[in-house]
Amino acid sequence: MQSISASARADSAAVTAARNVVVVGTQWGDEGKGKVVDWLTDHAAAVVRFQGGHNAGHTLVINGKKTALQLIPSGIMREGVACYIGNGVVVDPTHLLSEIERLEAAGLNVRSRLFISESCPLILPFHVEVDKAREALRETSGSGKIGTTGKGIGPAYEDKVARRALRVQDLKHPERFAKKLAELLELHNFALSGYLKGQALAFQPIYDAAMKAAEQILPMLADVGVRIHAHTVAGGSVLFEGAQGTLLDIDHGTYPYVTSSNCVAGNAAAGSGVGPDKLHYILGITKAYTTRVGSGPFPTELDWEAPGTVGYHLSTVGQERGTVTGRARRCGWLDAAALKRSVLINGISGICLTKLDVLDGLSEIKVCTGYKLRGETIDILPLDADDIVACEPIYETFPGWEGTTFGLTTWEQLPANARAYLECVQQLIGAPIHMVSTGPDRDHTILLR
Ligand code: 2SA
Ligand code: MG
Repeated sequence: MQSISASARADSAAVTAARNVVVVGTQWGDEGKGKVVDWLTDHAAAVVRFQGGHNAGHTLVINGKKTALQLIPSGIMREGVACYIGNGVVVDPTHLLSEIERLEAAGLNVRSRLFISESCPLILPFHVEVDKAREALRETSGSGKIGTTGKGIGPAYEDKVARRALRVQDLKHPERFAKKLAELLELHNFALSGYLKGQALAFQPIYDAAMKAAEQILPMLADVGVRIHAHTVAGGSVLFEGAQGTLLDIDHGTYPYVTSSNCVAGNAAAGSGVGPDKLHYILGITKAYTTRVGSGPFPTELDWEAPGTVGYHLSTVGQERGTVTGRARRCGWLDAAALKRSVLINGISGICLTKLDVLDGLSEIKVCTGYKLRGETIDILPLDADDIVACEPIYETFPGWEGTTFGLTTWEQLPANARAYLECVQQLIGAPIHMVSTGPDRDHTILLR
């Protein structure tokens, strides 16, 4: 592993020179992917979403103005960039249109640049009801809520895997849509009968809303995989924008406290319809500390509610609230043992460490390097959520730094202790740090190359 010295930086695989870049969260989401994707979009012809849905909340700050995107790729903020919603994304048609309208009201040109795969499964109103009913049931049964965003994401993916989903392509065929909708509605109303207490969801309003949305959505349909392929043939670079994070991945995350899609880099290919040979550089986004929204094990979690504590500092200075739901995010120290697994699963080429400035003012900074698990010492996050609950973190402590790192743009400007911290973090997680984000604005970025 190279250190971040001037010569190593000159040699490092430069993220901006890589043709196609996959941006993934390496923690439990909210690592600051939106900002980084927006920053990289300067060099991109296209931005692609490949998984998740409007449970994502990607916050961008451009010229001091904040915009939150949920379903539409972050590239929409830059004129001339094509934006794709790949087959791996679950699409709520009503939400999609309201997000488009919100962006149009802000003066953006959306419809001529947004392309949607016809293979995307649809999120329909009964998915939202099933999501809420399941959470309510888990709470009363004592198994504990997942803490979902309540957007119907999990139930929509369930229908996809069960091979009964309505897809965007069904909007082209009203009769086929009606037949499939009636069958699906019957199934869900039956399952929900106890929860809905006689208030079964009616066919007609769901059908009418979908058909109304179809008029506006159909002109945006495209063969997404073929188009992305064409960008790469023409020499344009494509950015794949991951949502949520590796530890929320349906297979590799802290199951069952996960989302219902694969958030890892490998899914950028399957979820957009291109071959894995088109993924040239994997950029892992890592927050300088850890947050998690929703339930589930979190070994390095601190008390983040009591004023005066480090956790409270992270929560307040880091403004850690869910973009979509407004929920407070749980906060804790950086977990290098968890990141080590993320680095392996994603095949990370380089890391962008974000929100370094939030650590300004702390007298000491801890990093989890492994755990004590039932008397044994381990150096990587276990796979079983019950084991993760039983993990006691082992910490290495670093001195904090004087002054502020906010908005810094070069490595040399960073305080020596901040540089030493970054050098150690990359050794611990097993991947080089290629970028550091020192504030929410596009320009608050240090490129180590
Ligand atoms: P779901 O709704 O089925 O995907 O929820 C399952 C779990 O996945 C978590 N999840 C998220 N975690 C962090 N950020 C997400 N997006 C929003 C944001 C969340 C918000 O950017 O802030 O506003 O609350 C996101 N989406 C899903 C979720 O908390 C569950 O743990
Ligand atoms: Mg977010």
